[in-house]
Amino acid sequence: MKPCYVRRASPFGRGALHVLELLGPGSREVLARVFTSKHGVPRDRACYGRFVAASGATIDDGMVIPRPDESAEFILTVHGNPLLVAELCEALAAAGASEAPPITFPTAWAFPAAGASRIWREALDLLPGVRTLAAAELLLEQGQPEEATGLAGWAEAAVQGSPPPTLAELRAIRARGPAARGLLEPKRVVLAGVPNAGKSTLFNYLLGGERVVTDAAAGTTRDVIEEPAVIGAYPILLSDGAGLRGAGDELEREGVLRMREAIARADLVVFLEPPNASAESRAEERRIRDRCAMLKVYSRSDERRGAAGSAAPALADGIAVSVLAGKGLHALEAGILRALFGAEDPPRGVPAPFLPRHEAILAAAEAEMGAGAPPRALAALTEPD
Ligand SMILES: Nc1nc2c(ncn2[C@@H]2O[C@H](COP(=O)(O)OP(=O)(O)OP(=O)(O)O)[C@@H](O)[C@H]2O)c(=O)[nH]1
Ligand SMILES: [Mg+2]
Repeated sequence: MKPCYVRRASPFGRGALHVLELLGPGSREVLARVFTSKHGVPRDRACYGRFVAASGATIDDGMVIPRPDESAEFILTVHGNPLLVAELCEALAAAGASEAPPITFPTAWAFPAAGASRIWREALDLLPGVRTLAAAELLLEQGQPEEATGLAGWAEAAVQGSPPPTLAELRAIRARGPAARGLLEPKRVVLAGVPNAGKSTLFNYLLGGERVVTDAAAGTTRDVIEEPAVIGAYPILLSDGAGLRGAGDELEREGVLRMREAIARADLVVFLEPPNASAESRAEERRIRDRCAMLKVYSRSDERRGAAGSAAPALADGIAVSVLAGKGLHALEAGILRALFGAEDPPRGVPAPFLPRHEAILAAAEAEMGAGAPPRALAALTEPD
């Protein structure tokens, strides 16, 4: 039999997919024993199919890409579960492939060594936990000592006096703290309103799937349900719960109690007012507005009619939203981000403190400059690891 080699081409670590390469003139023959698809072993285009063990049992589904370039005969992409990858390698070995040494990846590739600076270390430590690309970009930009647009690089230059920082600059950098931290620590946003305001429908929309039951019957949702969501570039902890009202059975009253607790913990309450809002809805809104950061939404706006029965009334103090008609949803997401962080877009290309430690140092530097002294405190942002 002609030789065939299998080589692991994904770096170590967790990943949704794993890539294997088949090399050598025996590759097609080996693959024919392991891969089944409508088109057999593909010749000129990528093909989806199943990988099977010598026993005939399915190992996984995946793709086979023939001759992607000069380096291999076939590329196999399978799911990243290491047990599946090991099983597939066994099946390939049983079919006649020998294992080639895995590709090695440079670990310090394009990154300064951890240990170069404390901010860089802080950024690298936070990196595995991020939930959005913007959060990863923030950490890489802010932490890189060479990057003058990030906090670490800016502090290096500021401490050397090239150029010396101004008070206005310090204040502007500090003001970006909440947005930078918001990328790393999700804020709690609660959808509130009377029963049937459309909370659960909006909750499902913002999560991008049918997570909770919605119904025309008032009092459908009882428990508080909290789910991680992403709005714009920001991770958010989003909660839905019981409609706020005094009436209802014991179970519903318990639900309302839990909802009030969730509201008390929220960073922002999105209050939904349905068309023809009751006095109870207005009273609940006042109560929340007095105690919490609140954004008002006129929900189910497709059902609204003005006095003449035609145009919808002007809604200056809130955002008109209809999930079913797909109206006002972008404005709502932008409104939530502005209410939480003062801006829709995360800091990019400018220094921003992403930890309370950085904010405390900047506050101290600002106090020094306010008193007419040089901002010596900034040196703490240039500490080595
Ligand atoms: N026309 C229209 N109907 C909507 C819209 N959003 C929700 N609804 C309907 O309003 C009803 C109540 O919606 P839900 O999302 O269950 O309301 P809720 O606020 O979660 O209600 P409770 O769980 O009972 O407090 C359902 O029949 C939804 O289909 C909308 O934008 N337009
Ligand atoms: Mg509901």
